[in-house]
Order: sequence, then C-alpha cells, then structure tokens
Amino acid sequence: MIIVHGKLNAWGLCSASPFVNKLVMWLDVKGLPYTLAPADMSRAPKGKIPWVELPGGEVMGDSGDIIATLTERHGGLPGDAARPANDPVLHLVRRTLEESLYFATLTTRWVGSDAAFEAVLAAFAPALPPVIGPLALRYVVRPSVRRTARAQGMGRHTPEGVASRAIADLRAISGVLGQSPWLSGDAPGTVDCGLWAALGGVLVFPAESPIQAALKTDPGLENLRALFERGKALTPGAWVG
Ligand SMILES: N[C@@H](CCC(=O)N[C@@H](CS)C(=O)NCC(=O)O)C(=O)O
Repeated sequence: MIIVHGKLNAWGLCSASPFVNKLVMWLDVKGLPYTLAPADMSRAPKGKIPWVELPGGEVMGDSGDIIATLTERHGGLPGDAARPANDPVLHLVRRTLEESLYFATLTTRWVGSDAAFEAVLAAFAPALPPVIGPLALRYVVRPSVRRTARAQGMGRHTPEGVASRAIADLRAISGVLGQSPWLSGDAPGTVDCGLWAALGGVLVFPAESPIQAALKTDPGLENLRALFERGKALTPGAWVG
C-alpha cells in the first residue's frame, strides 16, 4: 500500500496542496491502492508535500518524480497512451500550472488579502495545536510564504497584477484544451490530474478573488469548468466533497 503524506482537508479537497491532490487523482484514476496520512514535514525528503512511502519502505518526494516512478513500474494513465505527458505542449502546460499559476494561487491565498488568509487559517486550524498553532501560522508561516512569493517573483505584483497573470494562464490552457474533454484526449492523462487539482484550488477557495470570478463565469473558460466537474467523479480520494 502506498502512503501519501499531505492530507489536509480543505474546502472539499483532501488537501490544500494542489500537488497532493494531483497525485491522489493520479492514483485514483490508475487504480493503485493508497492511504492518506498527515503531512509530517519533518520526514519529507524534499521538505515539501506530497511525499510517499512506497511498498517496501522506499521514501520519495515531489509529485512529478513520484508519478514518473509509478509510471515506470505500473504504466501510465489511459490518456498518456494517446498523448504522453512529455508531449511538448503538455510539458509547457504543466510548467504553466506549477511554476506560474501555482504561485498566483499561493500569493492570492496567503498574502493577497486578510480575508483570504483567514480562510487558509480556518482550514488549517483543526490540524494545528490550539492557540500556538494559529499564532505560528499567522506570525511565522505567513511571513515566510510572503518571502517565498517575493523570491519567486509573483509576490511582487499587485493583487490585480497577480490576477491578470493567472487569468492569462487559464486562458492559454483553455485554448490548448479546446473542445477535447481532457488535455490528453478522450481519457484523462497525467497532466489532466495536475490541471484538475489546480482548477480545484482556485474554484473551491472560500474567499472570492478576480481569478476565481473569471474561472467561474468567463464564457471562454467553460471548458475548464467542465473538466473540473468531470474530474470530481474520477477521484473520490481527492474530491472529498
Ligand atoms: N514540485 C513539488 C512542489 C510541492 C510543493 O510546492 N508543495 C508545497 C505545498 S503546495 C509545500 O510543501 N510547501 C512547503 C514549503 O515550501 O515549505 C511537487 O510537485 O511535489
């Protein structure tokens, strides 16, 4: 049994982390047995979630490396056969999701507004030690995330600048998806799990933002909304409702 570390139920998802949700969806679609465990960063090989313990005790971090290893051992997802995850366009979509849209989401949640941060705090609080946990999140973790966002670059833009970049990313990915049900074609592939998780992270967040408003209402992004709805049924592990 694979143990996935990164469980942190938030807003209908099994984790606030899109990288955890991506991996869990991949496992659900692949049909490999797994169990979800809390994050426990002290044992995370790369200091990030998700990380996994594979049968036999092998420990591994990074959702992309974990999925690549599982693909080598068990094969990919149905969609990967039609359009492999290393297809040049899908590679660029993944980088857009993980190196740009992710940081826009992170910045919006943690430093974009106090209302957004309060929503993060409310989701994380049940998993934290009382009193000291929320204080640490507010006065240690939030400033640390702000520094990360500034170092990456996204955190240097105004909230409007962050939103316009994220919406541009979504429009570009929507354009790549076109009328296809999945980026990989008729069946979901590895990159679709990353897209589903990224969309979920924007759509379900309880504090409104221009990024979420665009994704919820822009007629040009209807195909992304439809993909997110389609994906929910495929991943009972990640979409806990
Ligand atoms: N490339 C990594 C990214 C994972 C990642 O950034 N995880 C975030 C949560 S969404 C994390 O653990 N952040 C904690 C930190 O940076 O200290 C992957 O695909 O797994």
